[in-house]
Amino acid sequence: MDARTVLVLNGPNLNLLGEREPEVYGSATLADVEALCREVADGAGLTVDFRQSNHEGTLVDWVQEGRRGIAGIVVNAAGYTHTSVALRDALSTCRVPRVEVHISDIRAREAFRHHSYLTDVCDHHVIGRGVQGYAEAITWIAARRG
Ligand code: CA2
Repeated sequence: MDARTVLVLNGPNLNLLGEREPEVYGSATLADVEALCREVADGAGLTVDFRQSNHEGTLVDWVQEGRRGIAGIVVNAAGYTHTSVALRDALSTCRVPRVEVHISDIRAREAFRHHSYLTDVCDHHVIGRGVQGYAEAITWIAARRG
């Protein structure tokens, strides 16, 4: 990773995107999301390091890897959004722009999804815009670089 890298992190079960619950998450697969991110980043002169894990500690390790010296971090922590103080603490140590993304509108869903531990340690939020939200997040990071 270098100063032009956007680290895109995806949390648990997002590897199943496109396989179930299309009414909530749409029909795009995570591979489609990765291709979209690469296309948008490429157009902005950036590169994407796209990762997914079902494990909280792995996500924490990856946030730490990207905490300085890259263009920014885009994070859809999935279920850990609503539970993980560890991920919040890792993001709070970052010196790079952080964007929280959710495909669905977590504010309009079950009450347990309304709170995010990550919101106030991220610099920007794209919520409920479908997978296009990832593109918006990368565009925001690119614009912020100037
Ligand atoms: O809307 C989002 O992007 C979420 O982060 C997705 C998480 C959910 O726990 C958050 O509240 C909101 C769930 C990701 C699981 O992805 C699935 C994909 C296909 C089928 C079922 C789940």
